[in-house]
Amino acid sequence: MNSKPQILLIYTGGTIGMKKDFETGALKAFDFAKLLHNVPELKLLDCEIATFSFENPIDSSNMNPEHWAEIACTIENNYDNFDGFVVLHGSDTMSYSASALSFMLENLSKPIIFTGSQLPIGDLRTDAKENLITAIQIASLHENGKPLIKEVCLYFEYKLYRGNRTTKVNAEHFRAFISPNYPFLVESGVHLKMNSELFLQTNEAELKVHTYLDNNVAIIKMFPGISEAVLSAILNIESLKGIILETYGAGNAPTEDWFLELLQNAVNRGLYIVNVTQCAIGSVSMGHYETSTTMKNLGIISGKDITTEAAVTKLMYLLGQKIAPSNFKNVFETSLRGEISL
Ligand code: ASN
Repeated sequence: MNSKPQILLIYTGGTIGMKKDFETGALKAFDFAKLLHNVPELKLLDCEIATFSFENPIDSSNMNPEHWAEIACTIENNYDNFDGFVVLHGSDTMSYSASALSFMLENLSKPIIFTGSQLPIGDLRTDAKENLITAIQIASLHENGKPLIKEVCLYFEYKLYRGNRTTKVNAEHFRAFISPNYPFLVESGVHLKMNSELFLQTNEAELKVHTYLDNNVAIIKMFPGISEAVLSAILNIESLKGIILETYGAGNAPTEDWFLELLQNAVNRGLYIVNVTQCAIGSVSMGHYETSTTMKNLGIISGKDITTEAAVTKLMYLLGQKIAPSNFKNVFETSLRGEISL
């Protein structure tokens, strides 16, 4: 590592990158090239910062796997020249992107910190400055010349989380994210309080970047009254390869014949079905109740305590990896990047 950590800031868009025109009150696109001038505090940080911007920054509602590939390639192309990466991203789909990137970047040995804000960086009461400054500080942390954090994380409102464990829960509060089934990794207060024992331990193997994701997937949220016609129509979409089925509680679903027959037929046709709970906290435990035992017997995959964001991006990633059907369930139920508790 050079004397000062080298950090690459990757700007994809989102509220953080907007600036208020104080005369008209309108929000306008932020001139990213002038970032260092707009946030002079960045000059006080003990690191060197370089910047890269999407040609057309986007609201994160427009995020898609091609953008994820662009972020992954930008990291790959700059991997040897930087010690850490901070990705500025809209908060709405940040958990999906952080999850996707965690799967796409195999054998990470450097920090990738996603952050953004609820208010634009130019706003008087903005949360953007703290998020940006601390995210860069955390990306610069090193010990014995090596980065301390070697995984994809999300920093928001004083907390650093494992990215693929997060979910956006609040459209209004600065504390917009939670990590329901895994504790935060770092807390920012007077000092940075590190829970280092929770950091992902990675091997020393070379970085592998996977840019192909297969998006022939769907998320189906169960609700009392879901009809056979609707479920059947979705499960019979010709190009569909996998679904995330958001079930109740510990992974429970109806035991009615029509429902189980639809699932059975779909599994027989080679569709992968992942059982994820719609509860924010807790885990799928198939076989715990009678209402999940049949699903277990059908060969449905258990998402355990994975978030829906991590489940759907993991499904896209694994479908893109051409895993043998006989091994798919096993691989999905394994923790690849710390996204599932064992
Ligand atoms: N709509 C914005 C986005 O996700 C929300 C934000 O960044 N706070 O791009």
